[in-house]
Amino acid sequence: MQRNLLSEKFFKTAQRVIPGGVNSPVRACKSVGTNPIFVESGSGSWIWDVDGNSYVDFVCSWGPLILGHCHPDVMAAVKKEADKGTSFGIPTWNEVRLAEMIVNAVPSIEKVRLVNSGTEATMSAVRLARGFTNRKKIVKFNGCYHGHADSFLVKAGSGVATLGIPGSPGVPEEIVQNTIAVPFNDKEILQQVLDQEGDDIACVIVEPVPANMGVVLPDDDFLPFLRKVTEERGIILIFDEVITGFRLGLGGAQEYFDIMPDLTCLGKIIGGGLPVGAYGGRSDIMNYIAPDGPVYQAGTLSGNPMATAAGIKTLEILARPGIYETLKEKMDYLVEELKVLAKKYDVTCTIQNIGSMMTCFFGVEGQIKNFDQAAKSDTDFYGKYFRQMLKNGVYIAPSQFEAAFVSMAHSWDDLDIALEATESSFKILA
Ligand code: KE4
Repeated sequence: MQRNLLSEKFFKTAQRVIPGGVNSPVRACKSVGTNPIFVESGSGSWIWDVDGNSYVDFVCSWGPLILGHCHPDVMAAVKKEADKGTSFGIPTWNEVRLAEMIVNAVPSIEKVRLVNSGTEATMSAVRLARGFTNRKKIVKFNGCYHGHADSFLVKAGSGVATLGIPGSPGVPEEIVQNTIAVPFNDKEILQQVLDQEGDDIACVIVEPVPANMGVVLPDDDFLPFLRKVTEERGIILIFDEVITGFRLGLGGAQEYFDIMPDLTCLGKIIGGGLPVGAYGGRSDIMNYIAPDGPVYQAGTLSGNPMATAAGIKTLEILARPGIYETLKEKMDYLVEELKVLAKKYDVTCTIQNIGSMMTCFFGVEGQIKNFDQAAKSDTDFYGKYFRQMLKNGVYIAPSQFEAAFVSMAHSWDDLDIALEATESSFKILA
């Protein structure tokens, strides 16, 4: 493995002109104790850095690249669209086609609005829920991440409901005083909050399978409970499926668990690697959005023809038979073999997975059901593991509290490369 001389040089320059040298904090690799590589290119399941080092990529751009890097059909679709123009700010057929595909695939979505990111999707869905219900308060779950809109940036409580503590400077208390944060998978605390505040709560927003505290699975009765108690009180249930949408299947988590939210937020995969977000759901709610309704939301590049071309082609390919079964088979193999290695080298960890996404929580045993439990992970060990894997040509998430993904491009050999890299890492670290 060559040294990352050019990456280091680029990072120094980047830090002079970009805050932290990155355009999204997690990319700075601070929590794993190293400087970031700079990528030159990707193909299939592999990426190359600017120093010519190659890596099997299990981040997949944080989820969008379920088909792998530079899928030929996706690239061809984008290039064909580019030859016709990059943006018009005038309706194009592509955005209607992508909207139709989403409506046809996602059970609860009757109408959908395309935006440019997951943050825009969740921010708009919450505004819509507040406008539709004429209520102010929102409920979110500790450890769930819905993008960086002010309403979501609240301090995570520890095992209790917390109200309105800004999670970042610049977020005024007046904004977050209407945000209630409760523990995931805790029906009692949620019930208490709804009993006390239910009439003032516009929506509950949840990652049906949280992946931003690492992958955490809902208790069997948790999502049905969530649906029941919100329906009883006229509270809008928002599924943030920016990660799980088209990841767990064409119908996402709501199809997987057979729970119908009122609104759904999407992103990542529906753009095939280009910037697309979306929010959609019941027509009676979506008709409240401008220009038909009074709730305002807009975007210069929303429904961009090149981005929607990438999304359309991606969803077309995902609709082919057997895709999700193959993705799951590959992730299940990786997880089972990782468990064997952890046992062989006596590495304490819990691995949680669903479909083609997983997280290995180091330093903890037993099921991780919420953020408090996830936070007990050994992030120092994770950092060492990350650095060893990088040396061994495997790129995993530069944070313990993220998911690893396999794509259709990951071969069985790629998975064995990751397992061999893990074994050599455990030999050193355990
Ligand atoms: P974006 O604004 O980053 O497109 O989406 C925000 C978002 C919303 N909802 C969920 C469930 C999400 O996971 C995200 C963004 N995911 C993170 C990684 N887990 C993006 C990586 C980053 O912030 O750089």
